[in-house]
Amino acid sequence: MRLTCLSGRRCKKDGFTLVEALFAAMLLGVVIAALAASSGAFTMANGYGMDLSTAEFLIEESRDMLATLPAVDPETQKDVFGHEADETSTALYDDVDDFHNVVFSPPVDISRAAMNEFAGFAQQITVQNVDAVNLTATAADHSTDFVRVTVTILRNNVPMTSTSWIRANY
Ligand SMILES: [Ca+2]
Ligand SMILES: [Ca+2]
Repeated sequence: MRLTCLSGRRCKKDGFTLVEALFAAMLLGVVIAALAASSGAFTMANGYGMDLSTAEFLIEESRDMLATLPAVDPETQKDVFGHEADETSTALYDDVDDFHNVVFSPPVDISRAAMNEFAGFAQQITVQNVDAVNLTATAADHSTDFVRVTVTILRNNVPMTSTSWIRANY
C-alpha cells in the first residue's frame, strides 16, 4: 500500500493492503475449488446418465431380438426347456426359452451380432414360466403357456437395470 497526499493533510491509500490481497486470493481459491467440485459432480452424473441410456438401449435390442421368436420351440414344442440339443450356438436358438440363463458379453443387437463398442456391458437373460392366473408367481418349466422374460444389464459385472415382460405361447 502506498499513501498519496493530494493537498495539505488529506492523504488517500493506493492499492491493497497485504491482508486485503491475501483475503482476495483466499476467496478466489474457495471459488475455484467450488467450481472444480461442481464440475466433477456434473461429469460423474453425466457419465452415469450415459451408461443408463446405453442400458435402456441394450434392453430394447434384447426385447426386439426375442420378440421375433416363438415362446416354445417350433419342432420340439414343450419337450425341452432351454435350448434344444442340436442348437449348439446362440445363433441357432429359435425360441424364447432357448435363451434362459444366457449372458451376452459383449452385448448383441437385434440380429445377435456382437456390439463390441459396448464392451463392458452385458445382457443377462432369464426365462421362467409363470402362473396363468397370477403372472407374478413362477411356475414349473413348460407347465403353463406364459413365460416371464427378464433382461438385466450389467456394467463391469454390476447389475445396472432390469426389465421383465410376459410372453404367451399363442
Ligand atoms: Ca429352440
Ligand atoms: Ca427351447
